[in-house]
Formats: sequence, C-alpha cells, structure tokens
Amino acid sequence: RRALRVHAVAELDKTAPIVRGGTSSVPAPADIANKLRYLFGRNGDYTTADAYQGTAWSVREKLIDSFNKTHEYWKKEDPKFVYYLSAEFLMGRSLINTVYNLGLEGEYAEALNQMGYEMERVADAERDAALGNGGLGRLAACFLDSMATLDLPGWGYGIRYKYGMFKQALKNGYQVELPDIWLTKGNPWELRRDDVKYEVGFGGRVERRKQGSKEVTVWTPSERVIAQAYDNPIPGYNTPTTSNLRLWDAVPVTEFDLGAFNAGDYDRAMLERERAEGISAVLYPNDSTPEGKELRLKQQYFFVCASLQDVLSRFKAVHATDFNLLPEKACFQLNDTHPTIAVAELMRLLVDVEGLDWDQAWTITTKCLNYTNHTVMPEALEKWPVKVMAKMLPRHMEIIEVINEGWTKWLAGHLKDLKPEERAKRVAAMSIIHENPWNKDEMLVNMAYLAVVGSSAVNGVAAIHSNIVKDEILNDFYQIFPSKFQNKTNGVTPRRWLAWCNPELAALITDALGTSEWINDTEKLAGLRAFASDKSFQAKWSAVKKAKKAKLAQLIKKVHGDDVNQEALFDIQIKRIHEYKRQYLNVLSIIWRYKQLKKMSPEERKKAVPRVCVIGGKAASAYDMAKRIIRLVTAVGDVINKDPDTQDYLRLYFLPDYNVSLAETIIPAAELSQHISTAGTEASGTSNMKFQMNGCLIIGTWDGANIEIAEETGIENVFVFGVRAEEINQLRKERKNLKTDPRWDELMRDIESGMFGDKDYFKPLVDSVNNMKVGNDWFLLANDFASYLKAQEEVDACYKDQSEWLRRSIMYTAGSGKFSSDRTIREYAEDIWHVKPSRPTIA
Ligand code: CJB
Repeated sequence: RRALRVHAVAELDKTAPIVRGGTSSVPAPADIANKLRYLFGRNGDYTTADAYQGTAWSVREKLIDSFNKTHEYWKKEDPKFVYYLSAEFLMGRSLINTVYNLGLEGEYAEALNQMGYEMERVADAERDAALGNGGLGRLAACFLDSMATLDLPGWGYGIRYKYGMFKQALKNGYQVELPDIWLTKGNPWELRRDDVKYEVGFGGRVERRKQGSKEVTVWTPSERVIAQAYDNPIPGYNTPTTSNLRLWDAVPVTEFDLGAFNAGDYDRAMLERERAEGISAVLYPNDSTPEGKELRLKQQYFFVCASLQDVLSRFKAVHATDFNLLPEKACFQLNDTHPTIAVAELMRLLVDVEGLDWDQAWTITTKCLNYTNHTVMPEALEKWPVKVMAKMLPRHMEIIEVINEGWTKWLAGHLKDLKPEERAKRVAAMSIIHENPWNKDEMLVNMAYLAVVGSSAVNGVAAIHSNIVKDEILNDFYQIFPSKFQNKTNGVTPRRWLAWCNPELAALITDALGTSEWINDTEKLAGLRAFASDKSFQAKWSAVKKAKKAKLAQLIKKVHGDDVNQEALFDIQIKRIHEYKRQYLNVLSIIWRYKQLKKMSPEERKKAVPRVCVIGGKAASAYDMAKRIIRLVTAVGDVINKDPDTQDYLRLYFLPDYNVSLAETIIPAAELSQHISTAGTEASGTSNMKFQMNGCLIIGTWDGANIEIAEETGIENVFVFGVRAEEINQLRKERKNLKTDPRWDELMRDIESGMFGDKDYFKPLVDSVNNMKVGNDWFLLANDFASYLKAQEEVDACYKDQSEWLRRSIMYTAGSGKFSSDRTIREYAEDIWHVKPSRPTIA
C-alpha cells in the first residue's frame, strides 16, 4: 500500500523544469548589501544580526516569486484545496529551511562566505516563530512542509499571535515565564495582505425578519473586529510549489473612537483598539489541556470565521453560488477541537448569509469537514458553557441547538430497537449539549461531539491511539458510524528533522545509498540496513554522532558553564513537562544511578557507563505539579553535578527554553531518548520519530507511535518497559496488584528528608505518587519503576558494546521511512481529503 502511494506522486510530470523564484538577477552578495542599505540604512560594518536580516529579505523575494507562480497556476487549474485549520503552527526558524527547500543553499552560503560569515551562525540570529505549544503545533508545521513538497493544493489557517509561546528562564532552579516578543525586528517571512480583511462579530442579538415570503435570520453583533490576513509562503522541497500559511491579526474596525478623541478622552478613544488587538495578542500556553477562558473561545471563532469567509469568497469568485460544488473544491481539517466552531459557522454562512436551506447546508458542511483527535486526556476534550457561548456567539448557539435536535432525533430513530430507557440513556450520553457532571446547574457544549457529528472523517494520530478513540473516548459514536473512524499515524518532515538539522549524517546517508532521493522518499532509508554491521560504515556513523555531541556539549557549557565528558552516553528527554510524560520517573532513576555510583569504589566506577542526562521542556504557567518537577530536576542536577566522586560518571542538566531550534541541536546529538509516558496516555508523540531518524536509540513504553517505531526498527533494538495499556484499567481498579519496590521507597524517603533541599516544596510530588493512597499515582510511576530500571541496565550493557550500539543506531534511521510526514499527508490526501497533486508548470 505504501509503495503504491509513493508511485501515485511519482506519476506527476517530473520532466517539467523546476523553476523556482528569483526574478532578481542581482547576485546574492550584492542583493544582501542592497537590502541592508535600502531597508535598514546600513552601509557596511555589519553585525551577524544584520547579515541575517539582509539574507532573509533577499531570500524572501525568491520565495514570493515562487509563491506567486504557484498560486497563478492553481488559480488557472482550480483544483480541490485542503485547508488545515489550526490554533497553533509551531514553525521555528525559516531561513535555513527556505534556502535549502528552494535549492539556494550554495548561492547564499557562498555569498555569506564572501562577506565573512558562516550560514549556520547567521541563521542563529533568527528568532523562532513559536506560535504553538508543542506536538500539535509542530505537527501542523510539518504537515505544511509535506503538503507543499507533494504539490498538494493546501493552505494552513491560523492566528498571528503577537506573543507566541512564553520564553522560559530559570531563577534559582525554578521556571519563570517571560513574554515572547518575536515581531519587534519585523518578520521577513510574512506578507501583509492589505486587500484581504474580514469583519468578525461577537455578542449582540439575533432576529427573524421577513424577506418576501421567506423568513431570514439576522445576527447583529454588539462587537466587531477586523481580521487582517498575513501570508507566510511555504516552500516545498525539490518542486516549484510554494503554498501558504494564512494567519489572521485582529485589528479594530475604526482607528479610534473619534467622539471620545474629540472630547479629549484619549483613554476611551483607544479602548476599542486594545479590545480588538487583545484577541490575537497571546497564545494560551496550555498543552493537551484546554484553558476554558472566554478569550480562548473568542480566538477560536475569530480565526475560523475569517478563514471560512476567505475560502467562500474565493469559491464564489469562480463558481458564484453553486455551493453544491463546494465539497469538490474545498475541505477543512480541524486540528483537534480548537476550530470546531467551524461546524456552526459554515452553517451560518450558508444558511443566513447565502440563503441555502438547512438540509442542503448540512449536507455540504458535513462533506467539507474532518476532525483529528490528538489526546486521550478526558479533561482535554473542550466543552464550553452554553451560557458563555450564547452570550458571545448567540447565533451559533442557536445553530448548535438545531444541529443537536436533529442529531438526537435521528439517533433515537436509529436506536429504535433498544428499550426506551436504554435508548434515552444512550441519546443523552451522546447529546452535543449536556449537563456539566461537576455542576448540575450548568449546561455544556461538547466540542468533540459537535466535531464528530459535523465531520465526514474522524481520525486518531497513531494506531493505538485511534483504537483508544474508537474503543473508549468516542466509542458510542464509533458504534453508530464505524466507517467515519480512521487512523493516520503522525509523521515529521525529514527535511527539517534530518537533512537540514543534521547535514553531516545526511551526507553520509546519501553517500551510502548513492542518491539523495531519500529526502523525499524516506522508504529508501531502508537501504541503510545493509550497512548496519559494516565496521567502516559504523566508524563514519559514530564520527558524525561525536561531532554532534561536541556541539551539544558546547551548548551545555554556554548555559551551565560545565565541561561534560563527550565519551559519555548522551541521554535526552525533551518535551512539555507533564505528569503523564513522567519526567519525574526519569529523575528518580537518575537519583538511583547516583546512589549506586556513590557506593562503588573508584575502581568499580571506572567500569560504569558514564551518562550525561539532559531534560528540557516548558510547564504551563498554571501547572503547579509540572513546575515542581522542573525544580526537582534542577535540584538533583545541582547535587550530582558538583559531587567530585561521581561527576565524571553522571551529570544532569535542565536546558531552559526548549523550542524548535534547540531541538534541532539536541536531537542529532542524542544517543538515547526517553519516551516513557504511561501506556495509553501519549496519543502519538512525534519527537520519538525525529530521534529515530537521527539514529538515536529509544527507551520507551508501549505507547503512542513508540509501538510502530519499534515495529519498523525491530523490537529487539528498542528498550521497552512498563505495563501495557490493556492492563491499566484493571490495575487501577484492583490496586492490590500494583507493584512496589524497596528501591522506590528509599528514594521517596531521600526526597522527603531533604537530600536535594527544598523538602517542603517537593512534598506534594512525593505525595502524588504514593500509591498506598487510593487515587494517587494515577500515572503508575511506582508500578513501572522496577521494569524501567531493568531496561536502563540493558541500555548500559548495550552501550558497552559499541559495535552493537552503532548497529542499532543505523537500524533506527533505516527503519524511520514510515515516519515521514509525506507518508502521513499522502494518506490524508487519499483517504480523507481526496485532494490531488497539482504541480505548477508556469516558467
Ligand atoms: N497534543 O501537543 C498537543 N496538544 C494538545 O492539545 C493535544 C495533543 C499532542 O499532539 C501530538 C500531535 O498529534 C501528539 O503526537 C502528542 O501525543 C499529543 O500530546
């Protein structure tokens, strides 16, 4: 099946010349100097930051040329488009990716060399575009790269947050959050579209009016803002296609309140501006658990409303009001429940604005929408109080009520064979609007249910996760609509996450395979299996890893001032800090290792495998337990790193402000990476795939995409431990079967007694995993501890046999072919979107 999919794209006319942007005939060095002179008023004496700005603004023009050509072509061809609606796009930096994807690396590296700069250093001057929290936002960014690379007509739609993900700093070992002011120096990668703006309303009242023989519904919002479009061109790799990420900025309808201004009330004159700008001001820093704030709902509606108006306006320009054609020309992917208000908004636009009748509009809406679920955390399924929604979006609340009436009525009919009592129970359990189980006086709109009812396809993001969605989270719905449910295992772009972030390894792979085609056909990486046991290839592979480790060592030195042993095993866990991801379990095993080393004689220690452990990740600002975990990491690191007995054998560093760019440095250097979530809790994980591509061994639980990674890599090459998802419900119920371990109890006593200071602050952490108390240790750290330590022992034994370790490392990269987001996107395109490649041929 996979081979077939590759073939489908290969059928495109590959003989067409790849004509990328670049009408400018000015050679790159002169062009960079021109940009600096005319955009920044600089005349020589450049800083590295200047070199970045000049280069970026020069590359931008080529990007825009390519973008314009692609869109001219698509306008002419009028293919079906997919629109990826996402509250988050975690793009990271753009310079390297753009230059490499456009095939301009030689030209610009040379230009910068002539000016006395090195591309890599210059690229470091760029700030990350951090418009996302973690996996979900980064997935959206990888998907855009793959959509463009596969020539699929598709755009992303989201919010141009003024402040992205907060910057994390450490103060005395505690996390502090600082605002991410990322736009102050301008953004060469975006293009403001002054001609693309839409009005978005909130609040107000809804009335019925007679219009001839028809009754129409008119919504008069009490608050209005303008959504201003910014385009962010997305270059594909090895293709002329450059697609688009359109982000919306909220601006006031009028500059300021003239009346108030003339009356001298300047504060009031500015109020509307502040209120409007507040909508796109800041990204909520919550990962996997929603923030039930009104402003969040406002953000969701804001970008969905603008995006749908934008798509309909382009549709109408070509097809007038032939809306039955809409599902053949456009489809929308809802990235989690965040954009689910699209179900009601598309209905409103079709019924109230375009005058379609309800049933016709409903058919079109459900054909156009699809929903991806990204998390099993029950608290993460968004539910908005009816009261809040009725006040902010009164017409949408009415529409949702009508949808729910139709749905529950249909459902009752569908379940007619059940006993009345049983039927009523099932219908109530599946109602989109239901009581708040914690507060009987409150009614909620269940956004996941709305998304399922309003969509053609519903998918999870890894095989095990899609099964959990079907069997548990949305089981009721699965029973009614089994064919709606699909799996689309996540993937990551091999351009950013292997080729561009690890050019040394990429060169070695290309050399071994005799082709660089693996960059957009990762199945070819399987060819590396033939070299896995080849000693001379292993030596080259190892030399690349060493060079990458040296870079990470430099970074640790810069941040912490310490020199680390570069011969040590580099052991990494980087991801959002969350109890279910179990960074705490990792720290406990590090403490255990430390205690064992302390007991050894100097001679014995020399036989131990030295490790440098790195943990990185942000804790949501209000997530108290996660912040305590960070403090535990830094406190344990402070003790271990300073201990002269053990510091040659064990280090622990917390690297602050984990973001996309930091990941690009850390992942190529990693030898062991940890993906140790409680089985059944991590929907997929995507950093596991990035590590795998870079030849990093995995210690992990039987969870998310770890399972498929193990299948592709060979399970014997992966350090798997812990309880399986199928056993967990039973274990949680019958607590007497939970495993205990004397080593665990000893560690709890150590933390409680203040071995790492701050004992009061750590007390809630100790209490949270005390599984003697019912309801505690929900994520089963104590239960999995012994098997985790055993897996760690296997890691040590394997590392002592470097040839075996390197063989496995090569097998990881060789087995990573499945985890390219190109494969994922091909599956979405074929099974859900029915969108076909369309490669621009305009020269
Ligand atoms: N995920 O990053 C988020 N945020 C959410 O709100 C919900 C889920 C993550 O999405 C990734 C992409 O699908 C998954 O790999 C990851 O397991 C999940 O936690």
